[in-house]
Amino acid sequence: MAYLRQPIDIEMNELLVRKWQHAFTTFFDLDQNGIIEWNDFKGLIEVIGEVRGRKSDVYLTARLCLPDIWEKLTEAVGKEEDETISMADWLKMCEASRTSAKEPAWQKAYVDYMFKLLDESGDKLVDQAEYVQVLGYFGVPRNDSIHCFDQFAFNARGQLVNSIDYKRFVTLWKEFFTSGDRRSPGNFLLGKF
Ligand SMILES: [Ca+2]
Repeated sequence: MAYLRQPIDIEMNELLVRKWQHAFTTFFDLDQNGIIEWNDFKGLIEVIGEVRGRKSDVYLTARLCLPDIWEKLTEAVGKEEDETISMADWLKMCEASRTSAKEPAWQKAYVDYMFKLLDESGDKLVDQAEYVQVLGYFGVPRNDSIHCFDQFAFNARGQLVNSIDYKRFVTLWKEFFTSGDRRSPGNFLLGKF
């Protein structure tokens, strides 16, 4: 199978699929009707408006950025903006993104937005309290978030740190979506799965 650029074994595949399914159900299909559609993003904008205030920078950014992210996401799946994304579409796209040399446009935009959303205080760092609070918007239980934060919040020397910066966040995000290694700290970035 020479055309498979990065062949992975069955066990790795299973881990990746579980992570991708978790991202789909927890972070994208917010109304849990089994498909991702614009309505889910609309719901997220509403939640951000309620919890952070309709005059907050992060809410205004959500209104500006999320329609663009939705456009890029549907494009990556090969759909129109008024169509829906099924779990099968999503898994296929995640696998295609993993083996593609170029980072998908929607991922870059989404990860930038997520970091902004997480960094409530605006100091360009995400601490545990901010992480726990924002994952709570997506229904991740507090204890799970506290546990997960300690699994990835450490520095290059392996020492636990109080907060992570954008660069670390991006590395962890990439690990979440592309690593088949059970020991990757990024596996914990989006809560327990
Ligand atoms: Ca949905």
